[in-house]
Amino acid sequence: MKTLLVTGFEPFLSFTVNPTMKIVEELNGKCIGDFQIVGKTMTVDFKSSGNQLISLLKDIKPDAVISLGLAGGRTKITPERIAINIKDGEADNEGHAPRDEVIQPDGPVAYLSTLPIRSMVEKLNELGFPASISNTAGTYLCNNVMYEGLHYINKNNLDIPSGFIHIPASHELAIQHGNIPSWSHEDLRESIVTCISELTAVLQ
Ligand code: PCA
Repeated sequence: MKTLLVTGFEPFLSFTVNPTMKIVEELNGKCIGDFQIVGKTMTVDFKSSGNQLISLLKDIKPDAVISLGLAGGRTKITPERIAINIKDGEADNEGHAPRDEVIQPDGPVAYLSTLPIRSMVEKLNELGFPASISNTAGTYLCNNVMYEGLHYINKNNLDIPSGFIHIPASHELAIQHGNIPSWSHEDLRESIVTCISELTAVLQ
């Protein structure tokens, strides 16, 4: 049995709940295909989130990593293609708002996702879930965590597929927020299970 690390994030900015947190709690300990899932929630904190992910990689030694984040306002499931070496954004949950900073001074400009993002999108669409590849993970925490994970894996020559999937708001969040499109929580979770199944298929 292989181990899949699935990470989510706590609430942040004007988003009072984060559906990714609930999904990782629900998937933690479950088996999908060949994978046993370890689900973990990370803090929205530029100074520590990269190290949080690296500690999880060291402790859990997963065979693959899928990180999840909320993209409030998006209408589809969007596996990210690329993480860039920039952090720039509104204040995180610790009040820190980096401006035009690099994530890793010695790191490359960008890393490409090593997840099967095309087949994930195709499978989601086939099952009736709107999805497309996103060509920007932004410059906030999600991009930061995707970049730090791929950088660590690359530097240590690890053979671990890793990447990031942004998801839309859940209905619960949309009601509290007031002005964003949303999906049912069940469909969000089912979409992520579908992405995990696609990953297990390519790792056979
Ligand atoms: N989404 C944010 C950070 C945490 C989250 O769930 C982002 O897209 O960067």
